[in-house]
Amino acid sequence: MLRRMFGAAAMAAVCLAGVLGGLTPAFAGLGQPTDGQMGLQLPATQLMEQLITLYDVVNLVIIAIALFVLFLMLYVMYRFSEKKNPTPSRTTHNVVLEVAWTVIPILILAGISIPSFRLLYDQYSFPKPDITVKAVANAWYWDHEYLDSKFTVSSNYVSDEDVLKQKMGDDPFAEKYGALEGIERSKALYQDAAAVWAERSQLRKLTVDNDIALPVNKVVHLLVTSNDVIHSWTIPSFGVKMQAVPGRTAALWFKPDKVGTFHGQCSVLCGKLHSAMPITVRVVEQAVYDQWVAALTAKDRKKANEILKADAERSKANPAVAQVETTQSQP
Ligand SMILES: [Cu+2]
Repeated sequence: MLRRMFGAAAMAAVCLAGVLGGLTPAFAGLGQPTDGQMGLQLPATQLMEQLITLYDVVNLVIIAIALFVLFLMLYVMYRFSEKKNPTPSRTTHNVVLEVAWTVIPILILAGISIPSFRLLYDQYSFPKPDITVKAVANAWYWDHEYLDSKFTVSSNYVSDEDVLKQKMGDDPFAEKYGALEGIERSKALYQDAAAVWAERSQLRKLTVDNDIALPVNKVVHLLVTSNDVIHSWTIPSFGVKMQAVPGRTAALWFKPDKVGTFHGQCSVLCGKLHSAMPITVRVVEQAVYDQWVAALTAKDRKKANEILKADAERSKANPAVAQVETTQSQP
């Protein structure tokens, strides 16, 4: 009986492993969310790969336990119903069973804790940094101070209004939307901006005016702090998330191993424009990064943005990276 129950749970777990293993890559995006996404975003660092493995393993354990308990309950309802079992037994204790239902969960938790602590250890084992960046949160934008090169990149949210104004010009914009107010105005802007976002191949709500760049395959130390309230810096595909607390500096590290555009956003509710604090990291080849740094060191922000834009166009033409870029137009 017991063996049969374990058999059923194991079978279900194997089937689900197949389903999850097959579906995750199809639905998840690299560096960005996608429509109908299941699971986590695709990994661009070793840490995120470990994180996804742990997530899948723990999910399978949860599903197996849930199915096992469900099966037991259904079995008890059927086997010990009044009809099937008119004279109930008077047994109140069973030593073997009681020890088993104490020890088995302990073993399961201890088993899960091993990969979990290993990952935690890796997240806090900082390798020697190639680049150190300090992310400073402000209501409602991010400053990224490049400590080695001594410049700061401020990333501001780009709204529906911004893209429409850029497309139409300020006066025609005021003429068309000036009379609208509140939800009416937001609705009109949202509807009309959809085409502009698609045209720009940018993600609504996840686009900033100045992306930050990082070189591929280099260890980045990111210091995180805040100027006002608590915010949180995260890039899901890097597998990192850190609270930005005023008066404190926290640190995290990652080593991106894929080039591309990686989106994240402030991930702790910080106030009314919490949703207007996206983060965009462009992971580029070292040569492109050097040019970008040179432009910013010379205080030429326009040129720096052009370098990143040209690099994005180039990767569109390159099939190896095109996969990352072509999904950009999705909202
Ligand atoms: Cu915030």
